[in-house]
Amino acid sequence: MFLVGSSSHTLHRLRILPLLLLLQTLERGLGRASPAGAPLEDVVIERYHIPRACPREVQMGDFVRYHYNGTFEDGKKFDSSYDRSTLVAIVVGVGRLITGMDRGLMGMCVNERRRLIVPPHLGYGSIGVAGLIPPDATLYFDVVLLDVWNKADTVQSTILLRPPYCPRMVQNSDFVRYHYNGTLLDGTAFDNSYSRNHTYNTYVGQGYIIPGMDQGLQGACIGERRRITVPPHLAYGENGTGDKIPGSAVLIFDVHVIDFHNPSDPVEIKTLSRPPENCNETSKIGDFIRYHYNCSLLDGTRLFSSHDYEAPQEITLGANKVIEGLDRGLQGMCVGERRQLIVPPHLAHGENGARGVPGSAVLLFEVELVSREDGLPTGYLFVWYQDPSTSLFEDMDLNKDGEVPPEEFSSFIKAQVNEGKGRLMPGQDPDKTISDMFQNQDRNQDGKITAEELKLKSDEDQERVHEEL
Ligand SMILES: [Ca+2]
Ligand SMILES: [Ca+2]
Repeated sequence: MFLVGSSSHTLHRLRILPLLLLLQTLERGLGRASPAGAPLEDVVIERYHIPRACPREVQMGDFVRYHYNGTFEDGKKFDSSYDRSTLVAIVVGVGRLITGMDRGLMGMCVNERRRLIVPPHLGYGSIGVAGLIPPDATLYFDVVLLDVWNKADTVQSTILLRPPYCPRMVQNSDFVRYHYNGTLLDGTAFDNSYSRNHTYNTYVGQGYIIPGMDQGLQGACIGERRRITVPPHLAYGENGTGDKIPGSAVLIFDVHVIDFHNPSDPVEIKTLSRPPENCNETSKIGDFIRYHYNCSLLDGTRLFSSHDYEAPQEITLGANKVIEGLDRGLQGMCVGERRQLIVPPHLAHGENGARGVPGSAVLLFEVELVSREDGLPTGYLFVWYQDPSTSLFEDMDLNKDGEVPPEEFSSFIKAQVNEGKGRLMPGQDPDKTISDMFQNQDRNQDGKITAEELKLKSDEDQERVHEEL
């Protein structure tokens, strides 16, 4: 008849065992399996299912949620929470339940199943309940516990996996991207981010999320997995929310932190290696540079790489050609230097992300500066190192016919470059640049430049300044 769970807790076991012996004796002697002839002094607890994990047992003053079936000795049902499809949600051990139930729930684990035999004096006594429970009735309850917490509970954070490298932990006002799996204490799933295939993104400690999560995410590392157990007064309270989170429910969030940053974060720059010789000049705004890069998310997801292409990436620094964080991180580098850059989203692709980049994602770059050239001032295609010749047109007009066609112009400019007298805008095919220069000078677009048409840009700019004045 009665079974005592193998891992039954000693207090109950000690109390139950003598009773069991007594009952077995009665059974043999009287030939029936009923305690009716022997008035019970205390509630009999039969723990017929004890879950393997029991991080917490019910104590006096705890708030519990449970289902039960109530029957008489003959098996006739007198009450059931299942019939009402509502769990009992109540504080236990403080006299709000019949004493037999108050005592019988003590020490219970979530998902444990118990049978309680409650003698009349711990139930409804010699009066009973009119129309429901006769006088002096022994009551049998089959109970399953689904939730337990206490109003003194705080948020519990248990680290399940912490990455070995954790240079920084989540603190107030950080913006965190994480995945989570949400369950009730009894294991019922209520929500998760994985099914949406999208991280949950939020500021922490600012009241955007339930207080329990605001607290529970503090101190987490990037890549960390932690279990955050939130009592209802720090979650959705007595009313719950939606159809998945009942009132007064403890919530468990198994969280995987993908990345986090703070809106005040700059680009984080770490030099990985530098060429052994000193470099006199480092990259600066306006420079034309070539660089290699690998770009990934902080969880290691690879996004882009210049090594997928034949040549390194080329940009003019400060020209808005790449995300701001990368532009900043590429400044001040020696040729040959390698750096790691951690770029927060406000200096990358922002809240919306970009193709292949999730919104609000922190990016990790490894960059190597391959080459660096001084750039030209904005709008210039060619600059002289010194003052140009005073007889510029005559020098260009190689056959002295008073006209400079594209061929003469191109030969002349290339000769200046070769002789080290000037240089063309870097990062563009020289022939294209020279062709653009020719178009600029051939004011009437007749395919040749005359002495009247030829003007230096610096002179032009001067004239324009005068006009404005
Ligand atoms: Ca000519
Ligand atoms: Ca012309």
